[in-house]
Amino acid sequence: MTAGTVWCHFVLLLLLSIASLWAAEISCRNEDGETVDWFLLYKLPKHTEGESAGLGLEYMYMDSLTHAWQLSKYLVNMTQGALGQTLKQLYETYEPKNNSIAYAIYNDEIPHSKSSNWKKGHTKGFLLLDKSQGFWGIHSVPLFPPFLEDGYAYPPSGKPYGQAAICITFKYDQFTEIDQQLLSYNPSIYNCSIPNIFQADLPNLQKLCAGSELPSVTQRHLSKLQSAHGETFLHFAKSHLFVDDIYVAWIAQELKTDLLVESWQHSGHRLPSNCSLQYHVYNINLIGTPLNSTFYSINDHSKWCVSRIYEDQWTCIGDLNRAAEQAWRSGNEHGRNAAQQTETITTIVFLAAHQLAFPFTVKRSEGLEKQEQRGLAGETKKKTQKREQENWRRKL
Ligand SMILES: *[C@@H]1O[C@H](CO)[C@@H](O)[C@H](O)[C@H]1NC(C)=O
Ligand SMILES: *[C@@H]1O[C@H](CO)[C@@H](O)[C@H](O)[C@H]1NC(C)=O
Ligand SMILES: *[C@@H]1O[C@H](CO)[C@@H](O)[C@H](O)[C@H]1NC(C)=O
Ligand SMILES: *[C@@H]1O[C@H](CO)[C@@H](O)[C@H](O)[C@H]1NC(C)=O
Ligand SMILES: *[C@H]1O[C@@H](CO)[C@H](O)[C@@H](O)[C@@H]1NC(C)=O
Repeated sequence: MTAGTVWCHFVLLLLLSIASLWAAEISCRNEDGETVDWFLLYKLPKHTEGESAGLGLEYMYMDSLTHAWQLSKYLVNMTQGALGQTLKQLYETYEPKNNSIAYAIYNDEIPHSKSSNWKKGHTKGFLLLDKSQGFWGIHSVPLFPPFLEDGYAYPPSGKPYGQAAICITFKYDQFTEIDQQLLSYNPSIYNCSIPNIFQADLPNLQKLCAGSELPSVTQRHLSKLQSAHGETFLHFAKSHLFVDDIYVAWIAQELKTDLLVESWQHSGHRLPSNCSLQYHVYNINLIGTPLNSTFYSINDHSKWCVSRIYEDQWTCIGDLNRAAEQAWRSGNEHGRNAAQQTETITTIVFLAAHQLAFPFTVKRSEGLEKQEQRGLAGETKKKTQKREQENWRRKL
């Protein structure tokens, strides 16, 4: 072999190992299985207005590369879609067991389980990482994702209603911050592995995973997280000690913007739009998709918000509803009063929202105009109407 061919082989080997390293990188994945900084997924409800029922598995997809919503060519139960491609990395860790990988999946409604632990947070998500990087997903789907031994699937109960999910890729150092945030809302982790090499950086996750006693927490904590590609996200974590509507009492005032909020409003304790504080919060009533179909909030289980003024450019997505407390949580074994049982919640808010804004058009609850006009002193009715029409038409 000449020096030239040796060199050639060396370069080839180097390229091959770089390629395999690249492929092994734990990351959110797009619909082609490629690594992506973040993605959003909005599964459409089975019933949309004026159209025949779908399967309840179709979804809109957007990521840091496309920056635009597209109807996916896959169904959400298929492994080829972004959620399937991303979680594939998780299911692949089942066998063989890998002690350099940590993961946790949590949900207040656990697969195969009829009981819920009301002491845990009302929160749903998954994370997978090694000492280099990983991803964190937050979503609204009950009983999801399946246990590792069961492999990827989408629960039939998640079909009728709209659902949303976000996945963000983070470098390893951000997970110590995420570990702190998770402590605040005490997620119900049902499948996990936090090997000892992570103990120093993820102490809370390890305790949560082992089901051991946790240290006490603060009422709420706001954290600034940086995605792998350097986009900034704000994460609002509230513990059970913060007994208030997170959207009104915290997020809107913190972001200094009026918010339009979409959330599950079936509970008897649904909260009306609220203009009491400086920045107002309005419930969304009707949602228009980029496909020009519409659906009512009553058919949607997703939880997200956008700033009322488009230019403010805030979008949030999370796992909390605007409900004083969910009725079925009252009277639990501790006999605490209703106010103390307010849900534990997490919500992610995008800082760099210029690329992230939901291009879904939204219409607020009917009959709120009066309330809003009172809140908008000085603005004429005509102006309000005009702005309202623009709001409705504009692509959020
Ligand atoms: C997804 O759901 C559709 C409709 O119920 C079904 O026909 C299909 O077999 C499912 N695919 C997977 C991979 O489960
Ligand atoms: C275990 O995970 C590490 C880090 O992601 C990876 O480099 C390694 O190849 C994995 N080992 C096995 C046996 O899969
Ligand atoms: C609006 O929300 C704030 C904060 O939760 C609360 O103090 C106030 O009573 C609410 N106003 C109305 C009219 O419900
Ligand atoms: C939605 O409606 C707009 C305006 O009428 C039109 O330009 C656009 O092509 C429609 N989009 C789809 C996907 O039908
Ligand atoms: C889920 O995690 C895997 C690997 O971490 C374990 O092997 C399973 O036993 C576990 N499943 C349950 C039901 O705890």
